[in-house]
Amino acid sequence: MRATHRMLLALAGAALAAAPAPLLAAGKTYVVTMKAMAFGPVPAGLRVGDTIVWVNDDFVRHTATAADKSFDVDLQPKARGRTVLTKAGAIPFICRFHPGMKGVLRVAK
Ligand SMILES: [Cu+2]
Repeated sequence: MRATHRMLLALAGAALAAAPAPLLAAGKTYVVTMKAMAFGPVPAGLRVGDTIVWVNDDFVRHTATAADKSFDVDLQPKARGRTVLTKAGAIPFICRFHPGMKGVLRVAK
């Protein structure tokens, strides 16, 4: 093995060891339902690595679109989609078709 390869492997190992636990642990999964032209309650206690399952329980198409473009889930009626939370902070989101539909994901590290 060449020295450069050994160094890369060492760096990769260090990066894995330094990764914060939430990235390695399996996150929790939460459901947010779209119904009657509104997003249902946004779960509290979200953390990086958690998953949001968006469920469109309405009769029209909706999206869950982050203001910062970090996710954009486009759902036909009765469809569902998922977003894995990859960064901490407050992430406002809307439905692109119905801007009155909105919420904020508050994600801790
Ligand atoms: Cu909508």
